[in-house]
Amino acid sequence: MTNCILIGAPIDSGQRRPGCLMGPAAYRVAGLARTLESLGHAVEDRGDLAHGALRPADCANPAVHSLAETVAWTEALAEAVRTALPAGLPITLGGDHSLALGTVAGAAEHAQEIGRPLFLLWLDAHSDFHTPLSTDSGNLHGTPVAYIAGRSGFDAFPPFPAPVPAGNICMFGIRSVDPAEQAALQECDIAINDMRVLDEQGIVAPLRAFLDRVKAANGMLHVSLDVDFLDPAIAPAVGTTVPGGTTFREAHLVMELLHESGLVTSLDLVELNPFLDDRGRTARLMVDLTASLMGRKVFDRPTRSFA
Ligand code: 6HN
Ligand code: MN
Ligand code: MN
Ligand code: MN
Repeated sequence: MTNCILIGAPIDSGQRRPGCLMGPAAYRVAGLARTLESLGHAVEDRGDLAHGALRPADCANPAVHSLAETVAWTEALAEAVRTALPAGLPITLGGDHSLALGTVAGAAEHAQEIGRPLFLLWLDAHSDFHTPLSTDSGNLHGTPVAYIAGRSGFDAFPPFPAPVPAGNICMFGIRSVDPAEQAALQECDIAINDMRVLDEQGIVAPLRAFLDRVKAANGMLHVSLDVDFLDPAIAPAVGTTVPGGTTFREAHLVMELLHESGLVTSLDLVELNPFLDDRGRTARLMVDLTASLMGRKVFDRPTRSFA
């Protein structure tokens, strides 16, 4: 039994298309809390977070927008996750992916306090490895991994508490990387399991290899799940669809392996735009994936019988 702590993050300052604000409400309507309770977990819904007062913030890149608001969200979310972690498993309901600037900062601070290394599993079509200086779109939802890895260019933000070593970061589902991100990723050891890797090797072997490393290091594991990790045919409710995403079974398999590992310590559900959904199917799929991550099975076979 896990104490699941729901944190609503109605943030949409990290991109330009309205609608992500409704994400937390859509997860509640889709039955996230009762689904987790039906699996035997305790659920504490802390409601929707608000950010504090905005301070002036500027950036040399004129494309960047909503910087002050995104900084204020980052501070509020870091505090919310840092204070939730000692009490259970924070599940942050987005909101666009800029929320991970804050959630992972909060997890990193907690990990540092208790002396454990933090690992990051990034499930996304995009690498989100821009800095505020390198982004062309100016959309800060394309930057969290760079902040988490300790890249420079984030002067307007609080210093990242304990940057996550590149070797502790692993991405799956990648199929859209901008040239500036490509160049920066070339210089570091982040494991990029792009769709080509999944086509050739399947999702299980590279994921087990990563989870084995987390386990060996007694690491904490933050999972950030972007709706566009999934193929748009099964998950249309996102502003940044990219064809060729993961299938229904691949996505559930990731979640089932994560459950079996017992390693996940915090989770983000991001980029859901309910205004773009087809009768709630994407919201329901995200709830079902969370259920798989928290132990839902169709058949209770002995653990690792496939290994
Ligand atoms: N996401 N690389 C593009 C940009 O605008 O920087 C897309 C970012 C997508 C962000 O996946 O959360
Ligand atoms: Mn993303
Ligand atoms: Mn994405
Ligand atoms: Mn870009």
